[in-house]
Amino acid sequence: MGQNSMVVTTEAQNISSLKKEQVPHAIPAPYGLLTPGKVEKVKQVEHGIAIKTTNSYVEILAYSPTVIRVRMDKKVLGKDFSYAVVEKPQSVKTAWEQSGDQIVFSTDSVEVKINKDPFAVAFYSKDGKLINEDIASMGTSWIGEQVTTYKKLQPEERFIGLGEKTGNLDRKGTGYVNWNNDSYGYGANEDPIYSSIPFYIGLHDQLCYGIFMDNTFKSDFNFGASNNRFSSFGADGGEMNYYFIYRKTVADIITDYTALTGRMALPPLWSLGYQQNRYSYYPDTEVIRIAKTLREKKIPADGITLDIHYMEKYKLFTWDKKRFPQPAEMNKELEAMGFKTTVIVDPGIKVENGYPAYEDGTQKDVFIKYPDGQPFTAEVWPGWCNFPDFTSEKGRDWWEEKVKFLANTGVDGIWNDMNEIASWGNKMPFNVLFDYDGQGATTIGAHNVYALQMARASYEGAKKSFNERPFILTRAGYAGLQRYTAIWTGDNRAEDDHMIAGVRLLNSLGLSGVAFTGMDIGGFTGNPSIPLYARWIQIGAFTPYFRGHTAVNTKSAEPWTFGEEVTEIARNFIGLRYRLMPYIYSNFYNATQNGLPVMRSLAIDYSFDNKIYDTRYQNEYLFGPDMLVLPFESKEQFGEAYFPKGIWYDLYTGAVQNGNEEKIIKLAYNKLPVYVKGSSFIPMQSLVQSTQQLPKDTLVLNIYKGHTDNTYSYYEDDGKSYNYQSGDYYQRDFVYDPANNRIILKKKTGNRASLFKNIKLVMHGFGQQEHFSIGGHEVSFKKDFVALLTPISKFDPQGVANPLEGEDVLSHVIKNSDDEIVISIQ
Ligand code: NBV
Repeated sequence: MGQNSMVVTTEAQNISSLKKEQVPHAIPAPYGLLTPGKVEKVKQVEHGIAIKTTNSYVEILAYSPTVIRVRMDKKVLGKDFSYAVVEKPQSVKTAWEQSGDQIVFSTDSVEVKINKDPFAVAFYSKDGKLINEDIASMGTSWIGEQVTTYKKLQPEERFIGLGEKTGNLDRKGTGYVNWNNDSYGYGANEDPIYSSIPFYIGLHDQLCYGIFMDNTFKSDFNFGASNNRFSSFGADGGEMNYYFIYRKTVADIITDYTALTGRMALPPLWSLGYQQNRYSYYPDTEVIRIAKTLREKKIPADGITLDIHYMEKYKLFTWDKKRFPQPAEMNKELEAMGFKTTVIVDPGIKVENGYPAYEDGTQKDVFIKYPDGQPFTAEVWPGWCNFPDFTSEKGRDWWEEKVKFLANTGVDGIWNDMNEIASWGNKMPFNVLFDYDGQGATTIGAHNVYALQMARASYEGAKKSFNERPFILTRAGYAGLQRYTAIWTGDNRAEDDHMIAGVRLLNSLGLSGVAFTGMDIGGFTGNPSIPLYARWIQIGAFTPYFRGHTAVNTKSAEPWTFGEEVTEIARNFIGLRYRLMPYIYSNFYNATQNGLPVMRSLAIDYSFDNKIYDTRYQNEYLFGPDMLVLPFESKEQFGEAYFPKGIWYDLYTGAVQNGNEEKIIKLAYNKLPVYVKGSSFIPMQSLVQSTQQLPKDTLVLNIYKGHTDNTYSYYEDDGKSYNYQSGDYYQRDFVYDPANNRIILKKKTGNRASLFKNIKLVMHGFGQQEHFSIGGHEVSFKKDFVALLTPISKFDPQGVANPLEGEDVLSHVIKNSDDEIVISIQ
């Protein structure tokens, strides 16, 4: 208990808003609705207090000064177990006191005021501001096994996040269900789709908070849909178990949430390059043809992904002997061309005597079963299948062993598909039993975590048997999935609104702790129009996981199949992504440290700017901390843009754009609008065709003039091994210090030497009137011209000529010393 202190006062403190509600204690029996009733007992427990009310058992626990956990059940609270939460409560200073009508439990940051009769919870800041409160008459209540907590809607309250959910950035007025679902060709507003992350952020009155309900049953979130009183969250079973996070900024809430549920492991560098996919490339000669064509056409790429046809009749852990007679050799050949191979795996193991995975799995008893002991059998690609119990250690160990098969044939990445579980009929029976790591659960409790546990087994298996850091991708998941895997948004459609809805899905995932996300570029179902593909590949270059994919019955959708102009556009933008790789890799590294996403909704940095929630502007996002991307449908010739506060520079021309401004901008088919924030650093490198190719030895450090303080954490390592964990990395902070007219490249940390012997300082927004000195010596920067895109050979559809566009800058090359480098501006 150490630091906990107990203070008992008799002085009544008042919870005015709770008192206003007239509350009936007992709801008449026929309704079958149970409310907690009133507080009967309270006692101190480790990290918090335990309360017994008329009808419930409660615990309020401090995990940190800013994270408070609320657990409630109709029965005595059970064993504490979570697939999502990896953090243990810290030892923090807490205090509690009670008066006649309330209990106050507090940390250094939050005050939890608990109304005694009826039991209801409200959260306040230490300076007395109401952050979030139960509707006292509803509180947390049960209808049968279903449990729901009702929170009073605050004036102008907004809600963001909730993971992979369609709809607007501000979710006010809508409701959602969490039940992982195979959603082939889903509608741009469909719900639920593949994954469940029951975590959202609420904002009102310059205050923000996060609520993570850690409950794996089917859950329901209502943000003021069909009612004007409350937001609510609840589940079909299990405890009410939520974490309340109070921080001053949305970014800090995400950092707290990812401390609780874990952060992404550093992915291999190659997985940040372009990945070429289709359902499916086969035989091996076709795979090699695709790889060669990418190289011949000078479209940079790092990965080829093999879909279900690589397997022998879709049977897991096999290669089709005719189509891929020598998979290890093929993978070596790809490797020699600078490509890594990712293969798909589905959870279904074909029921077939003589098939080793089936026989071995049956013998080791790893498949999920009905209560009568018969394995659950459902039909998927290979026919009737059994499914490993990934919620058991035995099941995961078995899978981890099987993954060696992929390692042995030179595979570098594992793509987990169909893990909702999807099967023909799309109706998993509720009475299937899962181990749930010794707790035991039926489908209704285990369904939403099955995919998370499959990704975990793939990740752990790959970590053990692959030589280098593995890349793992999943379709479905649950809170915490970022610890094991990247996620993509499944079977989207080749339609404009889907492309934009996809941007919002990725932004929402980012708000919900998942940094490594992607969508099928070009759309999975259907055939994109030429302008749609052109726009999508440009947007894709500014998303974390960048892969082109298309369904089995569609036209070819490689970048060169849309004509010469689009090939040039794709080459331009994929090339730009490769030149930005030092920036992108640093952003990924930073995400592993602070949990902030690589693709950021403007709600992270401009949370209380109402404009960013305007449906005209809600799709805008930052790629990394400093690049503002404006995604518009391909049909539009003009776009309505909003520039949040600060100063912005057109990425291609350097034209200055003031913040706090709405503007109609002219769109061009060959150029995605992207702007760079003032005071920022954008490290770039020379063009390479694959991340396996070494860039030239000069880092191009773009510095944008600004008026705000900024620190950017730059990072390098070998991009593939775990040696960075024992110090083999190169990290240095770049500091923009406008008050002292200085830019400082701080001393490096880590034992590694930089890949770059020189740094080319490229100054944007600075003029001839400015003089620079480095380390106290005046240096003359020379006039330079930067062109990020090469002009495409034809004219754009509007008939507007497309000359070489670029920016006049000042540049100067310095030696990359490991010591601090100070650039003063006079
Ligand atoms: O394995 C085939 C597809 C795959 O290409 C797609 O990306 C997944 O989302 N998979 C679904 C199976 C069903 C497709 C209809």
